[in-house]
Amino acid sequence: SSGGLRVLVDMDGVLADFEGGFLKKFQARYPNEPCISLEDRRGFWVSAQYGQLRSDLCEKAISIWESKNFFIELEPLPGAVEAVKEMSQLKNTDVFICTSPIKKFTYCPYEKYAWVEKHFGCDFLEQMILTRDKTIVSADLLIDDRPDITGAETRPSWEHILFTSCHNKHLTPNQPIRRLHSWADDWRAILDSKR
Ligand code: DGP
Repeated sequence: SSGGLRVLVDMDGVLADFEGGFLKKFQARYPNEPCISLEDRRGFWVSAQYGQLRSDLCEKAISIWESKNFFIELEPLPGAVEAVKEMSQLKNTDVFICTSPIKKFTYCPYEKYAWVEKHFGCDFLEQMILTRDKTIVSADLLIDDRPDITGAETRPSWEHILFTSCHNKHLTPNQPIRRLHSWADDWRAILDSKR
């Protein structure tokens, strides 16, 4: 449908298990280095926390998501694919996948499209928005696990719904912000509140 409620859904940490995929590949590639369990993750930037653990671990962390097949091999988060397929079939509801590619463009943008085709089908590629600035995209809702979403537009049109992740679950943001705790949580009620 078109002309109804517009929902932006983030990819890494909301649809795709970036944190789990990162930890698994970091441990496989660097078996003799320390790592940070998902339980101990704090802060959006994985490389920043690894850099605090030991300075050389920052670039080792970055090497993981800059590698071929990192993004395409991420597992969907529980219930994510089913929820977004269902959401996109609701009347008066337009769903877009809104994701920020990393700046090393060799594999990431291609693999993000391939991931969406693999899990949603090629028709869903119409719904892809790749941007480093989500504030300039207009919508009613943005479901995203990043607590601080800023950019050129200081008054974004969307309400940010914070999707709970290992790195933000202990966080109490300054401004009150609604959360979606998982895809088992009541995402329909959040959409209905904006209709
Ligand atoms: P998004 O979830 O759409 O805001 O995209 C953020 C991207 O950045 C996503 O691919 C995850 C990735 N990312 C996570 N931690 C770090 C980090 O420490 N450094 C960089 N450059 N990217 C990171």
